[in-house]
Amino acid sequence: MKCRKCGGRAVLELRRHNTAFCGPDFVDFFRHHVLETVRRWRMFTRDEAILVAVSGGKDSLALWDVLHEAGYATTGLYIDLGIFEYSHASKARCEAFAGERGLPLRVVSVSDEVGAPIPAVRDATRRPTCSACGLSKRYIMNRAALEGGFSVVATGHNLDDEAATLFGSTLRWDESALARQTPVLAATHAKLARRVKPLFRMSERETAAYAFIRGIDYIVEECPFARGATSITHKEVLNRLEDVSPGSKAMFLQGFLDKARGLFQEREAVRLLECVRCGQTTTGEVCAFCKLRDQVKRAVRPGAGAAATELPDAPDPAAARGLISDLFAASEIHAP
Ligand code: Q46
Ligand code: ZN
Repeated sequence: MKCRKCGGRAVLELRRHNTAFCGPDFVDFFRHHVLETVRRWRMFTRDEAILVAVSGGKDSLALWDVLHEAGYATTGLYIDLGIFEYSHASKARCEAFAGERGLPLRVVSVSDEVGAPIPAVRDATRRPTCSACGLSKRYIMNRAALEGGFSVVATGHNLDDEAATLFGSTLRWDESALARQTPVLAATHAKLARRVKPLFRMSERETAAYAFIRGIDYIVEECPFARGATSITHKEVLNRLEDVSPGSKAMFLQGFLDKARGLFQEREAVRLLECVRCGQTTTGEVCAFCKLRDQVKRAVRPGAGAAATELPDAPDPAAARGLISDLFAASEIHAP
């Protein structure tokens, strides 16, 4: 297999683009697509300072790498969820990445903000773990952006994430979720930062290959709470479709963005108010985050924390091996 650009030995075949690249040309291809997405969707300008939300995983670190290498002014934001060893290891990856490049990294702890780490929040509220976690992350991201003077927050959501979210929302015909599904969530209130997803056209396999070729040390293990999540089943279904018909995921997502999103958006105009407690945006009097914090405060005794809670089932070792080792095993990617 030859690189389409230089004719050298290709390390990665991209079936949906009907092409193959050597390592350096794949890196160029990847960067070009991400920066083209930023430009076409007007995600941010060269003058803006960008807060990049990083989890220590391949997507967010690959995104930070692309933006930094392209000369954007970036600062990382790591939200410490307090999820056992997973959080220790993922934080260490973000600190190492930032340290090696001399980039600023802000760390905010959910324990400090909500009153307990995520596993204890789950026990205190009996709310699905990922729902409490997602709410906390969105709130902390927005507040960190406002307090730090950033008008935009970039996240590492890739094509597989976005297609799976769209698939789930469509199965439920969740109109508000469909209205919010966009690579650029505009700041519709003075207390909101713009949220953008520059990797939304790059597949998970492509971001894994980019991170690998660039030598980025990222955490391969998934969050232990991701196991059994419906979104993973949705991803598997879409992967089967993609196998049979390369390009299906991109067609599904892009078709929605081009033809259907506007229809849902028109019907979803909500009036945003400011939370009487914290000043962040809400549609009611008190925002969902302040309510969550109250619930946690009532339930968590001082001194109780993650140690008092149980780990979810240990991740399936085969699943935890991660995508890059699967790519290796399938001889799909070779060291450049
Ligand atoms: S939401 Fe759920 Fe993630 Fe939070 S608890 Fe883990 S899997 S980290 S993207
Ligand atoms: Zn509030």
